[in-house]
Amino acid sequence: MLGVPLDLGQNRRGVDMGPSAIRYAGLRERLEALGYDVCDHGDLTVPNRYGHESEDHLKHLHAVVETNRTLAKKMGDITTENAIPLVLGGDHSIAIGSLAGITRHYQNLGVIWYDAHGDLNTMETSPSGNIHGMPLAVSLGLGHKSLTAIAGQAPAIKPENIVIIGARALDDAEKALIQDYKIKVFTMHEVDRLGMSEVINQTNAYLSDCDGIHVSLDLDGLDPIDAPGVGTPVVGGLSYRESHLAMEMLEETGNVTSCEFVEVNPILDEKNKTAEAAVALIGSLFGEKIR
Ligand code: EXY
Ligand code: MN
Ligand code: MN
Repeated sequence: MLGVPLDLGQNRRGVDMGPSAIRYAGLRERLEALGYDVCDHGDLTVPNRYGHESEDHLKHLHAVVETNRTLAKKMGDITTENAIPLVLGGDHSIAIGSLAGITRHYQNLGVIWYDAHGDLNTMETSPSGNIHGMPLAVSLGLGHKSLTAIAGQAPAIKPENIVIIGARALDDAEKALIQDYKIKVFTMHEVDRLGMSEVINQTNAYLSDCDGIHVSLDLDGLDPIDAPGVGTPVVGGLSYRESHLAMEMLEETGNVTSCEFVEVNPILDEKNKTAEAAVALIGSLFGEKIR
């Protein structure tokens, strides 16, 4: 596991404390109880909030780039055949670096983006200038050169290898991009209609050609009732139980090769509820069973 206490991809303070809150909620013990040999790489050093210029409607661009470059290198180094990298955020802009690093080891990595949002904006389309609303676009090679270049020459991931689950707050430009790139999305509408079990069955079938699967779980994918400690909550989200089922079913395939859990903000949380939800979901994704 590796913590990335970055909060510069968005405006609200506190998400830099996410890795601590998740560790405090008992992550290591939970994984060790499942029989894993846990290696905690600690927290990446990230620049502090002050003195960072924004550029081209991209807030704290240089600091976000610097952090993600370091993260990509670290992820490239710790991604090995026998380890399952688990990244603890921090805001979702850290997916830029984690995917850039992990994909150095894969030809055809699948990505499950569990999120209320599409995170498919670029500096031209972003309503906020917050880079945490852009990491999926960046990983497709879209956006400011200094962000897309972190993955190297080619984009980190292919549009046909992405499944978004839980979307309910998409900007117009994100909807257009989803259509243009034919990205598979299970919005809340499809989750409601099909049920999570069928959504995950279809997700597994859709990504069956991939040589690995990365789960990028934004806690705001969950309903704010179950995960109140996030900076951009959206009502009408995935329940705690649906999310457990999703993690359990993904674990059963044995295909998940890396993951990240992001956007836990302890300052906005209720008694560490969101961090505890994150740890419980990580438990399921790593094989914890009720029985
Ligand atoms: N779409 C909005 C924006 O780009 O500003 C909100 C993005 C929130 C992103 C959170 C992390 O998932
Ligand atoms: Mn997100
Ligand atoms: Mn989100």
